[in-house]
Amino acid sequence: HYSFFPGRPRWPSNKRTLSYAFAPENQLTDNVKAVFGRAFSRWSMVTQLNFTQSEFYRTADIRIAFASGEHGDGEPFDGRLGTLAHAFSPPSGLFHLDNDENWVVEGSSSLLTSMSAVDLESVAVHEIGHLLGLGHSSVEESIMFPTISSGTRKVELANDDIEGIQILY
Ligand code: TQI
Ligand code: ZN
Ligand code: ZN
Repeated sequence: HYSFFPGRPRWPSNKRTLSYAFAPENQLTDNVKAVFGRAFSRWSMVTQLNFTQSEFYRTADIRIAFASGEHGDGEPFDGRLGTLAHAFSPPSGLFHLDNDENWVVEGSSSLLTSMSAVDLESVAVHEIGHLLGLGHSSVEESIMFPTISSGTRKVELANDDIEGIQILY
């Protein structure tokens, strides 16, 4: 079953459109940015929320950055595998991904596969759930279930994810 963070934080109801921006120093390719666009759209399809990309990282509601090791929020990344990414509950909007992961982007021409490959879109859909206020779920099929098998792609919201987010928004 879905869960919420303590105190059930959520984005304010008068704020239907949330902006997101990428840390300029990451210089992400359009392919990578498109992965996040697809991940946001999965949540906007089942809520009245909209997500729009902004060029202004400092003022965006949701700020997406790839970083390695200690990166300024007291929750350092740990190199390959282990912690892959983290996102904070509303209204923080901080979404960090471990730059040391072997990120795999569907639709890129890379044929790279390995034991340590992590599907970027699967992690993005999960972390956006946290950014919107969902905690972990006990339903194994759900996006918000706290573990995923290596090399697995899980990007479709389960009924449990949809019920949870529709209670919140
Ligand atoms: N990062 C954890 C996560 O996002 C961070 C975390 C641990 C956390 N406990 C939490 C976040 C409690 C909010 C509330 O769950 S992770 C997965 C999954 C991670 C794990 O790097 O371990 C995904 C990130 F579910 F596959 F295991 C994304 Cl999809
Ligand atoms: Zn961080
Ligand atoms: Zn999680």
